[in-house]
Amino acid sequence: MDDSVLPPKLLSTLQAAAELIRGHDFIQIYSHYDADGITAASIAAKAALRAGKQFRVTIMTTLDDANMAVIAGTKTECVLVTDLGASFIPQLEALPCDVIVLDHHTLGVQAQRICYANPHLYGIDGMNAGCGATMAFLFAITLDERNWDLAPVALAGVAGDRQHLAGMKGLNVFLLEGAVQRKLVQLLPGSLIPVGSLASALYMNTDPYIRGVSGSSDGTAQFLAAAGIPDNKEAQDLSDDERMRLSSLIAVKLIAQHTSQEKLEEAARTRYYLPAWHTDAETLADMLNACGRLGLAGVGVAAGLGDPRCLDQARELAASATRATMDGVLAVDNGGLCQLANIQWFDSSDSGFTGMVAGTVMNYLGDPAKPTIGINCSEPTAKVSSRGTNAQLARGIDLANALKRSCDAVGGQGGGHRIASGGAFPSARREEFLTKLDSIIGEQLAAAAKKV
Ligand SMILES: [Mn+2]
Repeated sequence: MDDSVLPPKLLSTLQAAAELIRGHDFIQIYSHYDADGITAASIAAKAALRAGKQFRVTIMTTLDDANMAVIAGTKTECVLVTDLGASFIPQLEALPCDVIVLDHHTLGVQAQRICYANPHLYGIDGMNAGCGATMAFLFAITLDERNWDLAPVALAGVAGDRQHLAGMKGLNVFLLEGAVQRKLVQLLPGSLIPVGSLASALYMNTDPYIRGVSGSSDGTAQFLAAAGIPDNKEAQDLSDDERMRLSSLIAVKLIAQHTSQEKLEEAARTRYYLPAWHTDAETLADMLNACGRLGLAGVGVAAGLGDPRCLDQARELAASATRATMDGVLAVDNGGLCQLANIQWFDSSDSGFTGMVAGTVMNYLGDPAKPTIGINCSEPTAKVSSRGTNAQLARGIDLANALKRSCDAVGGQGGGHRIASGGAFPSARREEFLTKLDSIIGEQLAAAAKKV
């Protein structure tokens, strides 16, 4: 596919969707609670507003039967669903009103009556080449060219769904190229050196997590002194020499922590600076994610619409989430990681942010051969998160399957992706769960080894 041209089938669906919107005065928008869903809702709301429409945004943690009943029970003439809906197309088709669905999750069925756009319908991978915000953005510019200025918000959605990690693909290329042409985004070349004031950026950064530096003000000061760099320096003011020295020192530290080549390259990925937002797409996504996680998705949607007070609040929520994650990672680094035969695990009952901590531990601290498991037992029902690596998948590990089976075995439920999954089970059965999971991973490795 030529990434600079949109598929004709997608364009005709978006044009039909724009016509539907023009025919109504009030639009009921439903979206998902993560950064991608929040940005998709903000883009759709802004487009509706500019078209002279009133709207209401309702954010959901998931679309299930209960929430589908909420949608069916809400009287309205026009429903717009973003970053959700793919698995509920038949139910959405049955609604007695005009319906538009802009999703990117794996395709359930094709729609007959309603307007349904999804990258998977045009042979484009919705996992990495177009997210909910991308779809909402393409709809917005179809409705009105002026909406191109919403491209930075869409890029934050792409970053929120981590679709930018290995470079932009598919529909995201169309979005990025148009945004670059209009000077709505600046590409910052990849570097291991964090953006902003060096002392504070190194201190409060878990990606990459540099042992002895991240989360330690003394460690950060010593590290910068060893590199011969004044600690009040901004990353963008480094000389070529200083830049080279600092990034080499960071790389040496990370390699000593067994960070893989793949992860080093990912950590030094291109960043997308959004001049109108005075920050980059990933940071904006972190802010909106923090709102969603804390049940303040409305603040996130308003921030995505550009409300300055909500942006401030989102920034503070993200900062406290980063601090909590850092505390959790430091606790694991200070002897909190327990080794079993085939997995490594930590207790996150005190810190929370289990998934975020597990990701950092897997990439920068743990044994690279074993999946990392975090368990929060602070409530009667424990929450578990697991993270693996591509190298582990290649050796036969499948965390979606392993978490589903091990949670099932102790009266809980789990699932997700092969490389990252989660679940819940009764806290009292933690030891039993760990034994079961360890043996399932062992079986997966043995079965794959036999095949070779
Ligand atoms: Mn999404």
